[in-house]
Amino acid sequence: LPLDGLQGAGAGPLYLKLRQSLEEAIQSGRLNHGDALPPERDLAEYANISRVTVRKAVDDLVRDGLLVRRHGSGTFVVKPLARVQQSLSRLTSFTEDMARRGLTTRAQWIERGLFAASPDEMMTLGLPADALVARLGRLRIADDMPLAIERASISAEFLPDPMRVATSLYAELDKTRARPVRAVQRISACGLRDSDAAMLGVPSGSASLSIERISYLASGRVVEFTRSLYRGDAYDFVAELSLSD
Ligand code: 16G
Repeated sequence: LPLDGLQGAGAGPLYLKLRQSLEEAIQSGRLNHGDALPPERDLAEYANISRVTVRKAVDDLVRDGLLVRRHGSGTFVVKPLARVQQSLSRLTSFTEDMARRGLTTRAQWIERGLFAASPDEMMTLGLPADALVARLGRLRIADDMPLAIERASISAEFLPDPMRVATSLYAELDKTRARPVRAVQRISACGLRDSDAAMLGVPSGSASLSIERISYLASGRVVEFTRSLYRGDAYDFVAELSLSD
């Protein structure tokens, strides 16, 4: 790392200069993705600056997502994500979307079972007060990369045994001919709160896309009400537009 001479190089705070040389080292490939950063103590000694200054520069790069601290093992250069380009015109499932890209889907379950419908669920799914709903809360992971947190509510009528959903909800609904054929989706921006950010492996407050999907059977019955948080640094939603006549 070209850290000697930081003291002399131009004006401005030292930690900014260090941050810049680390950033350049990452961008030029001198520090490769997955590489461990030398210990802060060594960096400080080598560049002849204080550990506080090193810490400040590293903190900045961790906050910006270029470096990640792994407890007990050090600080590493983050592998940049190829962003997922997700079409907004087809009603596909997460599992299908990832399979098309050659990625394997895995879930970390947050919640899976039958529950008494909440007022929100009764209204969205059009259910009576004593109805049951299947709830599937999942951290959705593709090739070991956490991409989204999804919380789906499905009327128990369409999914009486939620434990049967191993990977794909839509594949399970397909078996009972309850796979939705139409959906309405709303996307808005939000910052991730601490617990969600931790699950997605991004810094607290990171940008995310909050998505609500209500999907329907051909008969017009609502099948699914899903609220999701998609990583803002990993997803582009793409829609095709045409001139209406
Ligand atoms: C997508 C849908 C979600 C649906 C899931 C089914 C969005 C924002 N969400 O992730 O509503 O429940 O697919 O996926 O597109 P699965 O069949 O793999 O469980």
